[in-house]
Amino acid sequence: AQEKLSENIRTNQIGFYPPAQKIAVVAGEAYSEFYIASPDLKQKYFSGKLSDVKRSAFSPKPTRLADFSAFKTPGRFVVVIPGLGYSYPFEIREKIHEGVAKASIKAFYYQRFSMALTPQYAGQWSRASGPTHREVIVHPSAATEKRPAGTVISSPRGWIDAGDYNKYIVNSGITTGTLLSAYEDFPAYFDTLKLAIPESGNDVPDVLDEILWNLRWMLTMQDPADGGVYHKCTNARFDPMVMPDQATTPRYVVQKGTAAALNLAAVSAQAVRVLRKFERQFPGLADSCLRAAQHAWKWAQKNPDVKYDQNKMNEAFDPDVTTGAYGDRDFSDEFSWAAAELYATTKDAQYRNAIGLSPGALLVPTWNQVRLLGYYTLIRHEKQLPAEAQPVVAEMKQRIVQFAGDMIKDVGSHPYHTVMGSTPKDFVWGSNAVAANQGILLIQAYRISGDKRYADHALSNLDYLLGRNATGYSFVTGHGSKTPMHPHHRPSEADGVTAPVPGLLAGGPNPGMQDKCAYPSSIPDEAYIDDVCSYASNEVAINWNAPLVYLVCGIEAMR
Ligand code: G3I
Ligand code: 9MR
Repeated sequence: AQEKLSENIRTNQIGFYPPAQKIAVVAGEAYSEFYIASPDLKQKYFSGKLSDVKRSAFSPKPTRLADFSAFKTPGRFVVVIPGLGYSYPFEIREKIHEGVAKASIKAFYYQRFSMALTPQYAGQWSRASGPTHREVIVHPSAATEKRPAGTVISSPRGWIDAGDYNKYIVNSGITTGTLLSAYEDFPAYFDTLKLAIPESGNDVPDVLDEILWNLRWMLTMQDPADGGVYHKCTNARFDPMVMPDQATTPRYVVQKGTAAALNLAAVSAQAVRVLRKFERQFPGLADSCLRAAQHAWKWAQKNPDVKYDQNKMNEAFDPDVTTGAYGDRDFSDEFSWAAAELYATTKDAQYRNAIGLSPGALLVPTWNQVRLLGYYTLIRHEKQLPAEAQPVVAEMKQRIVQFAGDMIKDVGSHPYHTVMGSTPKDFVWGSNAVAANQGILLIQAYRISGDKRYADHALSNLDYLLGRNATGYSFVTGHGSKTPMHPHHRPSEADGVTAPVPGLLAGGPNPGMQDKCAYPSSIPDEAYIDDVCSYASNEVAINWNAPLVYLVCGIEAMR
C-alpha cells in the first residue's frame, strides 16, 4: 500500500543511541503492527507488535507503543504502521544528540544583550546590538540616599530573559546556577565543547565564557552600598515585537528584594568554585564573586522577607512597571540554596546551619523553587565537605533517590511512557522545563545510586522534548522535522528570517492558556499552539533552556 506521513506516530525526531531504549508512540488504538524502514520505505529492517492500549487519567486519547529497542543498526529510518503511515525520520548513531547539545547552549549567545551578533557567529540571525544598558535609571521603588530616584547606573550584558527584552535576577539565578552545575558535573565534556562564539579562541571553555556574559551583568545589579540586589532591569511596559536595537525605552532597576539577594548570593558563590580554576584568565573575579555573595547574604539576613509585589509597588511609585513579576513569596528554599552554595565554597559552619532539611516533599526545581539546587551542590562536593556535613548529605542523597523512584514507578502505564506527564500538574506555563528539570533530578539519582534505570528515564524525558509527546512537536527550534516556527520571541518574529533563532526550547503545553490564543486542544498534554500570539505555551525562556542544556549535555557526556 502507498503509506503517507502520519503525525500520529510520535518519536524522538533526532534519534537514538544504538544501545538505547527506542520507543514510538502511536495515537489511537486501531493498529497492532509496526516495522522499521528506510526513509524511502524500500528497505524493511525490523518488525514488531504494538503494546496494549495505554490511557492517562486526564486525556481521553488512547495510545500504543512501538518498542524497537532491540534494533541497533546505525542509519536513518522511519517507523511504519501499516494502514496508518510512517513517522518523521530519525537516526540511530552514537553522539546522536550532539547537535541539540551545542545548539541549546549557543541559544544563550543569541540572547545576549549589549553586543551585535555578527554573521561569523550568528549566520542569518546576525543583528545589531541593542542598547548597551550602560544608562539605567534607579526607579523610585529602589531609591536610597546614595542612589536617589533617577540616578543613572550601568548594568550592561546579560541575556534576554525570554521573548521579552528584560533582565530578571530571580530567573537568571536558576538559569545560571543550572548551567554552572552542568559544568561542575561534566567538566571534561564542556572543556572541549566548541560553540563558535566570539570567545571561542580563548583558553576558557565556551560554556563558561557564555555564563560569564550573564554573571557579570548579575553583579552590576548589587548596590555596593548595602549589598542589596535589584529585582530586575526592565522597561516599564513590554516592548512591541521589534528587534533589540529598537527596544530603546528607558530601562530601570527596581526595588531590592530577598529573592534577588539570595539568587545573586547562590550563583556568585557557586561561580567562585569554577572561577578559581581560571584565576589566570580572570584575575580577581572569583574573589569579587565571593565578596558579592557574602554581601548579598548579609543583606538577606537583615531583610529576610522583602517580597517583590509589583501591584503594591505600582500603587506607591511611578512609573508603573508591568513586565514579568517573578514574584516569589516564600524564601525558605532560596535561603537554603544560597547557604548550600556558600557552604560548599567556604566550608564556613555559619552557612551549614542555614541550609536546613525541608520536612516536606521534594519539589522539582523551577524559578520560584530552588531548594534542590543546593542539595545537588552538596552531594556533588560531598567528599570535600567537613565531616559534620556528612549526615545531612547522606539524607539528601537518600531522599533524591527515593523521589526519583516515585517518579518512575508507574511510567509503564503512561501513554507516552515518560516521567513527564505522569500527572496533569506537570503541564504548567513552561512545562517543557518541568520535563527537563525532572531529567536533571533523574540524572542526579543515577549519579548517586548507579541505578541505570534513572539515566534511561532521563533520556526518555529528552525523547519527550524531541517529539515523543501528545503534540507531535520537537520543541527545540531548528531541531527535528516538526518544530516551533513562530515562537513568542521578539527577535525571531521581527528579524524577517523565516526560521526562528535555533536551539530555543518552547514553553510547551499549558492548559492555563493565559494568552487566550486559539489553541487546538485544552487537554493538558495537548494545550500548545505554534503561534507567536502564544506567550503562555510558545514563548522561550533562559530558565527553560538551561535545564535542556544540562539534560542533553549530561546525557551526551555520560555516554
Ligand atoms: O503559584 C501558583 C500556585 O499556587 C497555583 O497552584 C498554580 C496553579 O496554576 O499557579 C501558580 O502560579 C503560577 C506561577 O507562574 C508560579 O508558578 C501562575 O499560574 C502562572 O501564570 C505563572 O506563570 C509565570 C508567567 O511568567 C506569568 O507570570 C511563569 O511561571 C513564568 O515562567 C513566566 O515568565 C515570563 C516573565 O514573566 C516575563 N518574561 C517571559 C517569561 C516566560 O514566559
Ligand atoms: O510578550 C510578553 C511575554 O514576554 C510575557 O511572558 C507575557 C506574560 O507576562 O506577556 C507578554 O506580553 C503580553 C502582555 O502581557 C499582554 N498584552 C500582549 C503582550 C504580548 O504581545
